[in-house]
Amino acid sequence: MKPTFYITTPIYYPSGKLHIGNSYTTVLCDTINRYKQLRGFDTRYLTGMDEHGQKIETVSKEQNKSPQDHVDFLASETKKLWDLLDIKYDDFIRTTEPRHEQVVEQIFEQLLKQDDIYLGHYEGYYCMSDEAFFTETQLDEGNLCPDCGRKTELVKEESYFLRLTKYQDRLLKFIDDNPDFIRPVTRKNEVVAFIKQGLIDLSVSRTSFTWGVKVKSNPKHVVYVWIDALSNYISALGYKSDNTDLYEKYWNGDEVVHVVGKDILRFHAIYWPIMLMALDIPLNFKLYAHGWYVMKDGKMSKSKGNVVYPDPLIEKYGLDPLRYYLLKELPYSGDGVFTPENFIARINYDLANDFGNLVNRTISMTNKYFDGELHKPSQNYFEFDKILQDKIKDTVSVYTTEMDNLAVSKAIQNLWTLVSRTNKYIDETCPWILAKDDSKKEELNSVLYHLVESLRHIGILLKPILLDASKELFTQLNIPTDLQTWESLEFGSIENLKVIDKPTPIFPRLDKEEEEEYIKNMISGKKEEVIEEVFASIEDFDKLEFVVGEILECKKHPNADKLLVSKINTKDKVRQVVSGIAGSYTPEEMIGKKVIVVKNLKPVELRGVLSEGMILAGKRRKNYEVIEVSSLLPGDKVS
Ligand code: ME8
Repeated sequence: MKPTFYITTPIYYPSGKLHIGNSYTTVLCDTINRYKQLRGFDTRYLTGMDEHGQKIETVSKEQNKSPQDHVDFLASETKKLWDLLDIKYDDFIRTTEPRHEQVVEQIFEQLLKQDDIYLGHYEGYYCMSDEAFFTETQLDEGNLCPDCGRKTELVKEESYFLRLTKYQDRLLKFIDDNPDFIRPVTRKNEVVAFIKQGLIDLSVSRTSFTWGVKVKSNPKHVVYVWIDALSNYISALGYKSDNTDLYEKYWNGDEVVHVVGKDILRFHAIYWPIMLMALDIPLNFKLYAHGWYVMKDGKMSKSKGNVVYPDPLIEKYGLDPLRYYLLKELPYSGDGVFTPENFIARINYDLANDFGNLVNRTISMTNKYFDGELHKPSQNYFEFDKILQDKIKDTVSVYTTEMDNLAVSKAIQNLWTLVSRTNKYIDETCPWILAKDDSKKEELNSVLYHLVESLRHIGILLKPILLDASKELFTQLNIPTDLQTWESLEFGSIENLKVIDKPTPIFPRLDKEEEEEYIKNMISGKKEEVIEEVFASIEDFDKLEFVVGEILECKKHPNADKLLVSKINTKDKVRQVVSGIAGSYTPEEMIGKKVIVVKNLKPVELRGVLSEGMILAGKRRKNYEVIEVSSLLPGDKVS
């Protein structure tokens, strides 16, 4: 049976558009999850939304919306972003779902019955933004929140309390006995120091608002949002439900990892383990708390106008460069600074130059010297061969250790030392000189074989990181699927191969000044970014005329690679339509299709060619799929 692996992100507050910082955890977990799949684990990846609490109640009131409508909209926006980032999660839990609420209700009642939760009075300060309680001594001057610097409110309410004090010593012992429980070690030290100061029982209910899970036995109280939120990690597995199979399999399985940002460490390293101890649930998870992406002028914030969002970066540069940047530039412990200069430098130096050129040179030389065909050499010819082979082996081993340790940035850094080493091997062996001597054919074949084998290893290790580029690399080298697996990571696995005739650059080099400028403008242009649902009225919709059209002719646009020019019969006439779908369809494939055309769009010239309408198509990442109909005829109305 395969070992199991369960990984979770924090569940996000539906507080607006997610930026690169809070998208980071989701990309990181996706990468680790894909790595575990590559290693043959039976994996489960959970993410979701934290939809209760005072802040959400207040914000939705301000927007004249019900809290449920508000969170429904933001949950769908968040899912769209994860699709754009190609996040392969297995479950998306929302704390407003009945499957979750009933678990929170039961957990609370059980703890109450056991006397791990008791009724008392709370007097202290509450930060609505962080949904966290503080004592007066913990606050910054002016009663400001010590975590986010916002104003706190004095709260005096009847409240239930969780007995943290009862479990304090047991938790300290657990942390001591399990040195890997909290990573990195600096975060563990912070937690231990905090506990040693002495815990106080935690207020776990509120009475001053209603948007939350009601305490079943005393419904004027709603459960504190963090008790509610933390329970998602087991409610999503069916804990205390009719079907606990997933819970048994993954929670009680081989590995459970919670990945969180440094600001929510305390909740996961103290409250959550104590909840689990009180519930008598095995404490078998590991916690990794990462640092933050910040800007040169400090934290990303809407008021400063320095927030970087993932969507426009993906739109302009593609997904792989963003994933690469995010995963590599945040150190294992500590924060990382996002700068446009560094973003473009990583694409140009690491991806286009070091990696992309290596692929290009390898394929071009293989074609030039051997018509694209190579075979496994029978021996080593140069001292550099063994050095490169050892480096490949060593890279796989370091990569494995770092990835197992969740240190993805270190794994990538190390992988790039193999990219550089392989480039250096070309300079050491000088294939262009070997090519001049007919008696050195075997040596030359061996050199190119070494390059391909190194790239094949790099491609396999890149699979969880660069999703498109790793596929593209295997396509260009023509590597069969059984040699793209973790099990095939052994030098010399290829017997014979034929690479494609002409390499296409996987990462084109960018114009430094132009692109840095573009990103800077993009960031500063987003000052007032708020997302609100935009509604179209039926009158708006009625303005557009949709009809069925049959494509009679189609050709490439003379001045633009991405455009196709179609002649379409829409019954009233044959109209010419220019569409940006050349990346997904050849002109021949379009001919004969019956598609849906927006007939009354104002005619425009696109790169010098008249376009009288638009073809409807769906888009998934870079791929378009035109919407086709079968039994309808040209001119039929679509509404
Ligand atoms: O805290 N860089 O949700 P949240 C890196 N609902 N990570 C960042 C970041 C940055 N600039 N800014 C935010 C919550 N994050 C709770 C979690 S879990 C049971 C409940 C990270 O939407 C932050 O550290 O405020 C946190 O891990 C995550 O985004 C979600 O933050």
